[in-house]
Amino acid sequence: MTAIENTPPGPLKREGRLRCVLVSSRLDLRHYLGAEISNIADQVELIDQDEDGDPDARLAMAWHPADDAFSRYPNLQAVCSIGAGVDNIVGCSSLKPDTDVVRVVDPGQARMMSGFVAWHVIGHQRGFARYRAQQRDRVWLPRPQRRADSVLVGILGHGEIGRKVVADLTYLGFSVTCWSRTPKATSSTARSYYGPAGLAVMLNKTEVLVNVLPLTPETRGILDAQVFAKMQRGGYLVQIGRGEHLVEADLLAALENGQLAGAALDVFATEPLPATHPFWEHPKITITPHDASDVSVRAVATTLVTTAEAIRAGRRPPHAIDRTHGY
Ligand code: NDP
Ligand code: OXD
Repeated sequence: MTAIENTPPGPLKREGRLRCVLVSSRLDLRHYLGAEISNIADQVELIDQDEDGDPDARLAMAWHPADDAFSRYPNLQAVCSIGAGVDNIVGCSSLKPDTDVVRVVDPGQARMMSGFVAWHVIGHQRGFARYRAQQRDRVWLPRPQRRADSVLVGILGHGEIGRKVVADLTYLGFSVTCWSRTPKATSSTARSYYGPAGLAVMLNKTEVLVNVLPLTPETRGILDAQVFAKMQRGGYLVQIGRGEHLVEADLLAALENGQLAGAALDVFATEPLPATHPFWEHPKITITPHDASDVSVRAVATTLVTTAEAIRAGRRPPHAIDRTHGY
């Protein structure tokens, strides 16, 4: 029995509730929402996807929907993601072009992402891999120290998460540049580049490249041999966007020939990463299991509620993505 069924209906508050279909091929979304269900029960009635569908459903919450998942819900006005990324939803062929897709914006998640990036950037700057090896061999050998401002970190993506990464790395004293699709004002501390031409210029000086782009047709495969070749030799990759951004063979070659000194990978084209994948045992690769940061379930529940309110009021939901650009 779910919390929503346990809660006695408050007729006045509940009469305008929107039905929200839970659509996922990977997760039990009702279980995922857990205790938050009682906080949203006045606004939305959760229903499970089924064979019959529901022509009246106007709202859905989705994560990795099956390709035909939306065909049984022809009147959806909005589909909410349970993450910042929406690529697994916009890529679904049964999603109508005019359905709003809503992402989660969670400042707490951006902070966690930024901490994750700082961990790896500092790890590269201070040579933590060498100290780990020294400890294993019981070697006491202080190393020359590099100042943060001697490390140029380029951030791909200057959105909700990229902005926080830029601000925090700047605060830590790193030299920071960032790249986006559209022009941004260059601040006194972080130089901003945009578009393909801007990327080439930015990479020229980049030692650590952090990818926090959304996955779109334009960004798929962006982390390739050409990009690595433009970076400073002995550079480092922090990959927290989506696995499909990376051309895996090009990364392995860049690590092999020394163009890159190492890579921290959090996201992969196939997740979970297959046990036989060469990344697992690579001495220059650090792997985390798509764990850089999760959104809070509270932020997901709030997104559902604000989206339901917007649908009822005939407005576009806050944080609806631009379907033309796919993010
Ligand atoms: P936003 O949509 O807020 O920002 C996206 C940024 O990428 C914007 O600056 C945008 O440019 C830029 N961008 C998009 N397309 C291009 C392009 N073709 N060329 C150059 N720049 C481009 O996204 P978030 O910052 O919230 O999140 C980014 C991604 O991070 C998510 O989509 C997800 O894939 C990933 N992520 C991974 C997590 C993990 O645990 N590993 C957790 C959370 C998110 P502009 O500003 O001009 O629009
Ligand atoms: C997200 C993610 O998109 O967890 O939020 O990857």
